[in-house]
Amino acid sequence: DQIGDAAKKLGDASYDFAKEVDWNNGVFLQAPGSFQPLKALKAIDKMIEMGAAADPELLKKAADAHHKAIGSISGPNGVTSRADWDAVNAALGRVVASVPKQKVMDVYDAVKDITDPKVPAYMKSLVNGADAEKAYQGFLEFKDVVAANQVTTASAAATVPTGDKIGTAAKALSDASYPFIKDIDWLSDVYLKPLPGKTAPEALKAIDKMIVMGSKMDGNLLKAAAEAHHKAIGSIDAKGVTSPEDYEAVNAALGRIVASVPKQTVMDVYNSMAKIVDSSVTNNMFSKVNPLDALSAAKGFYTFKDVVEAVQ
Ligand code: CLA
Ligand code: PID
Ligand code: PID
Ligand code: PID
Ligand code: PID
Ligand code: PID
Ligand code: PID
Repeated sequence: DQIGDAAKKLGDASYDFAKEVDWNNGVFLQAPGSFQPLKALKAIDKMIEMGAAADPELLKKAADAHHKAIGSISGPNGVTSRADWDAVNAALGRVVASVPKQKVMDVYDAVKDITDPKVPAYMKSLVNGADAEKAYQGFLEFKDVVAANQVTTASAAATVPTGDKIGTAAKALSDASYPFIKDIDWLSDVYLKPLPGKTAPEALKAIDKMIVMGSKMDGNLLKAAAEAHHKAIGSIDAKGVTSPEDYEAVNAALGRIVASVPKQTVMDVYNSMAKIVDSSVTNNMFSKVNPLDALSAAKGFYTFKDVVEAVQ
């Protein structure tokens, strides 16, 4: 297709730049400017809306392309192979073309709003500037091909199951865990801190397992889960906490996407996360909430998971 061909040209223009970026740099965990959690949530919300509007099959293919690219990483900077670099660009170009232009611009504008204008120049200073310029010229040509292949209306909204066992169980889980949710400091910057003692390649292994799980999920249910998060963001209070109803809808939606993949795929995520999150992190989280509320939530979760497993 045209986007695939254009991605090869983009690769010619941008792979030198890709090789020069230090993908393992811990700086990428930081906010791209001053820390503004509510504004950042708005930007994430725009990404969620774009994801919910995208063609689920093309999202899956993009996830597969990323998984494959992780497999061909080499060198200290963590760069993928030239062929996989092109394949990721092509897959993302197709995802972008599957949503109306305005959804893409809404993400751009919201991200711009939380990005200090000095950040791009700083990023450029870490690589060969001429290669960054060449990559950007390549992107500008690529985007015209994407725009020429872009839809003008979003794909249909998801169908949300009703009256299913997971929906019923989500009510009990949410009742048991909403007090815990209200105890959590959602606006803290602790969630952007590096994991003690862990390197980027180690963290990437766990992300890879999530990508694999995402790619196996039922596309309609994943879209529904994204829509539920978007709705939940719309009802947050000043402390970032969503309404009980929207929280319940998120739990139901996530239970359903978990049930749509094999158990082992879920356990692969859990086990890889357990390798990078040591008990000091979990204990720190626990220390900041009412322990009885956390234990009630945990009890609710362990009951919920049996319902999920039964329909998995
Ligand atoms: Mg989420 C999970 C935040 C968007 C899909 N997501 C999580 C949690 C964290 C979070 C609260 C990971 C850390 C953790 O396990 O804490 N998501 C979060 C934010 C946003 C977002 C702030 C921004 C909008 N997510 C989002 C979108 C999607 C997902 C758009 C795609 C549709 N997210 C997704 C999945 C999962 C998460 C599939 C998880 O599996 C993971 C999670 O919650 O695992 C348990 C602990 C969790 C909480 C504090 C909240 C849930 C409370 C549960 C139901 C009960 C508590 C149990 C116990 C006390 C603690 C966990 C025990 C542990 C051994 C499992
Ligand atoms: C400017 C001035 C003009 C010239 C110009 C110009 C530039 C415009 C630009 C630009 C626009 C632009 C857009 C970019 C957009 C990037 C979008 C990224 C989206 C990320 C997402 C992430 C996610 C997920 C995912 C799916 C999940 C949800 C999420 C489900 C269902 C200014 C040059 C024209 C770069 C969507 C993918 C996992 C949130 O106009 O004169 O330069 O760049 O998890 O959804 O699972
Ligand atoms: C524009 C203007 C509108 C019209 C429009 C428009 C277009 C927007 C577009 C577009 C946005 C867009 C985005 C693209 C992004 C591509 C990103 C590619 C990333 C590839 C990576 C590969 C890799 C890896 C990996 C992880 C490793 C690092 C690597 C570590 C820690 C402008 C059309 C709406 C194409 C990251 C995955 C292995 C490098 O908005 O008017 O057209 O395209 O090895 O991580 O090692
Ligand atoms: C300039 C002037 C214009 C021309 C121009 C220009 C240049 C702009 C530039 C540039 C922008 C730019 C951006 C870059 C962005 C790179 C982003 C990389 C992200 C990597 C991540 C990696 C990671 C992980 C991971 C998970 C870990 C955390 C991490 C945990 C818990 C100035 C040329 C347009 C290079 C996210 C995935 C392993 C961080 O605009 O005239 O030149 O470059 O380790 O999670 O540990
Ligand atoms: C233990 C001991 C026994 C008792 C027990 C026990 C506990 C087991 C547990 C547990 C397992 C467990 C699993 C959990 C899994 C969480 C999985 C999260 C996945 C997140 C993903 C994120 C993403 C996306 C997304 C889609 C995108 C890709 C991504 C596309 C196509 C130890 C109690 C049984 C919590 C997948 C969603 C946006 C990466 O066994 O004695 O306690 O918890 O962007 O994909 O867009
Ligand atoms: C288990 C054992 C195996 C069998 C198995 C199994 C089950 C795994 C499961 C499962 C995993 C799982 C995960 C679930 C997670 C739910 C998470 C809910 C999060 C809700 C949020 C709501 C909100 C917001 C929001 C953003 C705001 C904060 C909030 C800010 C900054 C165990 C079956 C495989 C259900 C985060 C979105 C508005 C609070 O593996 O043997 O069954 O379920 O307002 O952010 O303000
Ligand atoms: C313990 C002992 C057992 C019993 C037990 C127990 C407790 C475990 C616990 C607990 C685990 C736990 C986890 C918590 C996790 C919370 C995660 C919240 C994530 C929030 C995010 C918010 C955000 C943003 C956002 C984007 C911004 C950055 C942020 C930028 C660029 C010990 C009870 C099981 C509470 C990610 C989205 C706005 C950070 O196990 O016997 O008690 O709690 O602002 O992006 O700015």
